[in-house]
Amino acid sequence: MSITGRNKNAQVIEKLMTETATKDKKEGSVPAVAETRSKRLFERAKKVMPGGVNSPARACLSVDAEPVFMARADGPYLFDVDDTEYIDYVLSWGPMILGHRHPRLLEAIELGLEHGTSYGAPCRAEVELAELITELIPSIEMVRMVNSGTEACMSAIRVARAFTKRDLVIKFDGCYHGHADGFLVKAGSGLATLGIASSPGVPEEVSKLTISLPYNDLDAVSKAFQEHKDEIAAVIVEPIVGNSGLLNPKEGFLEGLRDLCTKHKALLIFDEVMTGFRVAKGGAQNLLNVKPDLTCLGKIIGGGLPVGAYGGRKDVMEMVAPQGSVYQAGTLSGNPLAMAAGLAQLRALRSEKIYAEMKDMTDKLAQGVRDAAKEHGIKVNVSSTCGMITVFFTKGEVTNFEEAQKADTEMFSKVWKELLNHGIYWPPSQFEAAFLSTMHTKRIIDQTIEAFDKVFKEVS
Ligand code: HOZ
Repeated sequence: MSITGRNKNAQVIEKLMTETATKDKKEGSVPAVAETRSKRLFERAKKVMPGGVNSPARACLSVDAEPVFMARADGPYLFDVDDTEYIDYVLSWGPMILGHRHPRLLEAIELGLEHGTSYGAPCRAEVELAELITELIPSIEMVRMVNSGTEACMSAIRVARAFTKRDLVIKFDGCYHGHADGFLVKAGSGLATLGIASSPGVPEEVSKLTISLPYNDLDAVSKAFQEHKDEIAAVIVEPIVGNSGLLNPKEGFLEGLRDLCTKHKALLIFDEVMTGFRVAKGGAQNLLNVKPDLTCLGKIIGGGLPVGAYGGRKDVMEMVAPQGSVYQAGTLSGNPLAMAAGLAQLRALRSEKIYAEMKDMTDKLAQGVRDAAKEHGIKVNVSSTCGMITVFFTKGEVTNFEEAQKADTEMFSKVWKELLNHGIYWPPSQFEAAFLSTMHTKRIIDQTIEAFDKVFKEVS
């Protein structure tokens, strides 16, 4: 981005910060230390937004804290409205893999803005992004852009049901595939965080079409296929789970799902909203060498702008309207601005060799946290993969949601609050994964391990 562009940005941010400060002043005196701008914003937010937030996971309820309102971000850092700096391990829940305000993204967005933000008509960038996705994830032969991971997953299920002419869907306890009705059965992420087993408002008739089974339990899947012969349309799974905290698949689990789906003529759907382009260039399917029939992608392919996509086998995707009759649509789908940002991010990921380094940094952080915990007698099980990590406060094995739920969430809550005081913005739930970016350099990781060490000493 040009220097003038950057200055312009800084001016806009400055203006926004001043407006917030002016508003604070109008409401009374300048906030005292305990009554921060963030706290004031939260008070205002609660009056006009349910729970004061636009998505439950960020509300910090399970860590017995109030949400922190952010004002800006840069590289590995977030800055709140009180101008406190944090090392960011939420990274917009994954997509900011190149860190915040990466120059290639800023440049693409700035250029995109000059061409307009939405046409409701086809554009070049969506074709180029689709070509790039199909190149980098070979199981995706055709793709449909949508606006979120939720949309991607619910649309993938619709097309799977149409293709197989069956209604039942198998998912796994603690996996989260967005908030469409059928997925809100024993789901992870915000539901696990708030202890909501299933959501009111979802008709029982709809829930009955979802079979939720323990992750990593192939026998349970096999039994379900026997019990519901010729009724199962699809198995949808986060190949590496991020929404129960990070869970890695046991050897043979994903291969077993592939075999069972092929044998019973059901579709295998990988929800790679978190893992796509993160754990490896071609996602978890590339890392673990298992080919799904359909894949769901999320915000990472929009560089953090609201984008999702679903795609896969050509014979399945050809059923989507207008080529086929499975209806799914969206005015903002494939909008030029989000496509430009996504293209810039995926092009950077294609050309830069980031994954080996990111895996090293994740391993270093995981080991550092384990060592610090051992030093201060804190029980942890640290689970990780390239660019994703969870510190479970348990000594036990964590291979599924039931085991994850045995973690000491009170200890998590104490540690989370202290980490925040030490400048670390960690996901505010035991049941969410933390994310790294290319900006999380050795220095940042060392700083984080040091913070964990201090915090463990304080809470032990
Ligand atoms: N469902 C997201 C994480 N799994 C969190 C969404 C948010 O609160 O921003």
